[in-house]
Amino acid sequence: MNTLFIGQNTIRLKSVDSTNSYASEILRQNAVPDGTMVSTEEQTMGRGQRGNSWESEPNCNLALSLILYPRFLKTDDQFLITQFTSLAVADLMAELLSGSAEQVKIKWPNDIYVGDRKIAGILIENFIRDQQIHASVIGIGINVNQQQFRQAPNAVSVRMITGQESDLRSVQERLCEWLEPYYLQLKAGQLEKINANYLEKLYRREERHLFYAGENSFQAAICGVSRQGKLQLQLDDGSVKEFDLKEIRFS
Ligand code: BT5
Repeated sequence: MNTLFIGQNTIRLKSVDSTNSYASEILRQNAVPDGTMVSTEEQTMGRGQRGNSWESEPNCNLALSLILYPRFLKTDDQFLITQFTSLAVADLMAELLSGSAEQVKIKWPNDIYVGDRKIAGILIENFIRDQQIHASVIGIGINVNQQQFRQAPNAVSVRMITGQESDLRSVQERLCEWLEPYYLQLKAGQLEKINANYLEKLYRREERHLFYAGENSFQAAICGVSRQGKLQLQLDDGSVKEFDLKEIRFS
């Protein structure tokens, strides 16, 4: 694998409740090298955002967590971790789905979509100490060879699109090879470049669609994302409003 540090230390598990929980636990207990990856064949209690669950059939998909120490980042800039990870996963998907590469989009904040279906999800858990980012656990689930989803009707996998089975080990290595240059961009302070690239790949950007906020529904167009990662929507009266994940739903 062609990386300097991402995935060079990989812990491969047969079965675990959640690779993010496992990674957080080893971080608490030991000194873990930067770029350590925890992957598993079976994940019994995969987690999504805010108590959601993540479905993954054993030996079919990637379920892994990457441990990084982005201590150079201000806590205010945490959203850049979401951004660089989403870009790497989106590029990997475009590579695997070369025929439908232009349909691969990042659905704010960090789902990877092909057309209107979700092919990968990301769960980032940052450890803050003394108002600094101490460590980041980046959980990534990618639907590779699974052909049917029980709990997630909107899910799609690489195999469902291409009809071909992929070698999980190679996909995992390519993921590391996509992640590392984006992380190095972040480390080099190329924040604007990352942000611009993220906005360019954003699902439904600058298209008028229906959104739900609490009891209300309204038409709006995504016009940007704030530094804190809030979604910026332009309403029909021309005003721009910001929403966080809890406040807004896509139609
Ligand atoms: C996510 O949450 O999309 C983050 C998923 C992160 C999973 C990885 S796997 C390795 C690591 N260890 C963990 O425990 N987690 C991470 P969220 O945006 O909340 O989306 C979750 C929702 O997506 C669920 O409520 C379902 O509706 C749907 N879903 C569940 N499994 C799915 C799948 N395999 N493909 C597509 N959608 C799915």
